[in-house]
Amino acid sequence: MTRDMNVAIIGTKFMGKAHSHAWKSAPNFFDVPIRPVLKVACGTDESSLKAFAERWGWQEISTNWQDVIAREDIDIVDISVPQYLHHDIAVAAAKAGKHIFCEKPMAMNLTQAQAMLKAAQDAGVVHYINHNYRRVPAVMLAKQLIDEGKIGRIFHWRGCYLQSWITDPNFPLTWHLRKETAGSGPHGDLNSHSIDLARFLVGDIKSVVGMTTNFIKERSLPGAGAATFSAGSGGATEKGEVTVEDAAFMVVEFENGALGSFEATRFAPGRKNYNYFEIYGSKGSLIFDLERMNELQYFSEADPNYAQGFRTILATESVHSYVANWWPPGHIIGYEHEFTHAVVDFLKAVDSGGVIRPNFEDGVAETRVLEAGLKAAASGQRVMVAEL
Ligand code: SOE
Repeated sequence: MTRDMNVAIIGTKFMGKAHSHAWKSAPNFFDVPIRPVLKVACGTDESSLKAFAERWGWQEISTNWQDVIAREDIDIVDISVPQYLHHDIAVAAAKAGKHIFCEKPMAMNLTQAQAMLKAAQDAGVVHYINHNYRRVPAVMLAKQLIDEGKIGRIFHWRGCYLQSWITDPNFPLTWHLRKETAGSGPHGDLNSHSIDLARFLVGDIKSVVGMTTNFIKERSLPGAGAATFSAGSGGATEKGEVTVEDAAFMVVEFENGALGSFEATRFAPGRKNYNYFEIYGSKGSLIFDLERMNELQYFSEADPNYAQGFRTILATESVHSYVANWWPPGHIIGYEHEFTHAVVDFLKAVDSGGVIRPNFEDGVAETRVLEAGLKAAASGQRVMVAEL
């Protein structure tokens, strides 16, 4: 018997759009034990909020997240605002007994992340950090092959997440480029995704060395409503300081002895959303490229020596995770689909009183690695993750 639960979303920009699509599509394509009701959309600007609610079918709007969380009729809080707001909203939502679906990166620092985890655990609510890429069918296939021992002992992780949306010096000083609102730049924004995938596929990280840099140190202040992911108006003449890194690289040792590398930058022209990894093991290797997200490249030492090579598997068969609920083989899926997969698994966890991963425990572990990376970059020294 499917029961209804009321969802409140806080944040109505890019992630608000992706999450709204997921809340709406989940019951259309999957048998979910809970039917999410799009109850309240919470934002700052009433006119755009009304348009957002009408487009996506949110029943009500609010410009006060505290009021929304205080409502008895709200069961689930979806946090889709910038990370500087995650801690306060998540702790309040947990204390109000709401289940929490929170965007990444989890928090501005480890202290905040630990407080969020404690609040959620104390309240006994379901808590999830939206590292959506775990739920790409081709990534789930990589996990399956690793768990089946198909690539054996893992030697290396090579991950990079390359974008190019601020290469233009006219891109304005948006919230993403200020420490007080973003915490960090591509390190928290993009390495967080790569660290989660590495933890999911390879294991926990033991130590880190790192480097960060800036290529453009000041930018024009944004005009009213400056676009977030396209070159800015460039109209404003007043400039402000970029106070987060433009690129962050790490080299790490995993607890299981594997060595890995992470590259995160927003200065890689030609790379739009190039979340990419290679994993090399004693029996085989795997390569995933988000810009070709339905494919997984697999090399197996078990193949006869005259027929060895990376093969490209199209992970669109009904045997691949989640695919049977979408389309016939080869009809591929896109960026938005794994958000739906996360909502489906979140609703199942809420219904069963179970756990969805990655959750706030994973978020704390990931934040510890992120902070180790920044500490290593600042000190020029290798940092043991457990020391944080
Ligand atoms: C911008 O870098 C961004 O929107 C990230 O914040 C998202 O997490 C990623 O999925 C796409 O790029």
